[in-house]
Amino acid sequence: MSKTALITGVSGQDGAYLARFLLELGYRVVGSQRRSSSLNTARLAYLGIEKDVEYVDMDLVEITNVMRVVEEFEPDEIYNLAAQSFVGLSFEQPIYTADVDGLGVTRLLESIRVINSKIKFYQASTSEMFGSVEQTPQTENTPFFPRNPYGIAKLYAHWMTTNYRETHGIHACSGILFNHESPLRGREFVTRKITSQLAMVKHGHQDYMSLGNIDAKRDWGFAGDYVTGMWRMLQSEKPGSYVLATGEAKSVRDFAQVAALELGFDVVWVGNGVDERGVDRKTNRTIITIDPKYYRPIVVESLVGSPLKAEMELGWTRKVGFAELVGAMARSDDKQAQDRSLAF
Ligand code: NAP
Ligand code: G4F
Repeated sequence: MSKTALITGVSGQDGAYLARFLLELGYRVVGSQRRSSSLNTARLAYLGIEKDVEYVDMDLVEITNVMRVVEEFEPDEIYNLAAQSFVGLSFEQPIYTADVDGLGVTRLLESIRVINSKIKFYQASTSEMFGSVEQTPQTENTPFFPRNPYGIAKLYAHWMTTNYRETHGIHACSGILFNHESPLRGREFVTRKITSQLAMVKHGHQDYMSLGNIDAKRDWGFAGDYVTGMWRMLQSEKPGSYVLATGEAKSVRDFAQVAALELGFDVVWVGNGVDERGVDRKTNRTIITIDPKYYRPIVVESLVGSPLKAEMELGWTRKVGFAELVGAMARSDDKQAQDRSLAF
């Protein structure tokens, strides 16, 4: 008999890729969404699986709602991907972020404990928990030092996941995932912001784009590779915490340079600090400026993870490299800017 998976946050980037992966494996996939005026299925439609997923309304802030859904659909596995996932916004909405990203996870874990403690649970933890890093590369044993309300809420959820595993014997795993991107990434995140806005510049829909801290470094992988690791965690005999990462750090500046090249610009950087600009060598046009409004109140300068444990214990490997990832995102946004078809 096929297994049932409940994916919270199915409308997001990872939700879409995970739903496709599980459907290919023969799962019945139930996707929960918080209710807004309309169903947000654009990413699932892009992957051609919109009609293959069963949808249910579920908001992580409402415990009775969470319990009824878990009771009704009897999932074998729950993948908790729902979150207020934007670090920048967490400074403005710290309490909401704590409610959804922190307490929301306890609501799910309590539902599992009360309804059926055999349900396997995946928690979408994050490299933001390392924050002001105490060791490089970061591993499952690196001390945590989060530097924003998002990372702090996620750290609470990580420890609750660990605690329910140890206290109640629930097969609960915490995936400590470093940044992962794709053409389905939200446009407010820096990678997609760069590829979508530089494509708009290329097609004459805007003159230039603005960024914040371009020297920040992140470990960027492909979301499609990372969802397979989530599944592997729940299939392993022993539950635990696993880092998924590429092991390579690149700066926002590097990402912009490679994306620009893919879109036909040859960027040279001139000036310093807020006056720095990315100029297209061929036309001498400024296509990237710095705008301090995109600076964060406190910075996480550099994150880079070691995926060794996941590689050794789960047999997980990532397939897509940095240049290939940036190229795919830039080409997808080039096409969307050309057609002005902005689906998501
Ligand atoms: P995303 O695209 O922002 O998707 C987040 C999802 O959560 C959306 O479907 C959103 O629904 C849903 N959501 C937000 N608030 C909710 C609430 N109160 N109740 C129910 N659903 C709610 O994020 P993603 O990039 O796919 O990431 C998936 C998960 O992994 C998140 O938990 C994120 O924090 C974590 N993570 C991501 C990365 C990364 O680099 N992508 C790295 C580490 C960890 P709407 O469609 O209604 O907004
Ligand atoms: O793309 P970002 O907004 O992602 P961030 O903050 O690293 O968070 C993402 O990855 C986490 C995993 O480490 C996830 F848990 C989280 O849910 C999310 O998916 O910013 C990346 C870097 C930051 O240092 C930021 O300061 O880019 C820098 N940046 C520079 N200019 C900018 C901009 N970020 C954004 N969003 N917009 C800018 O204009």
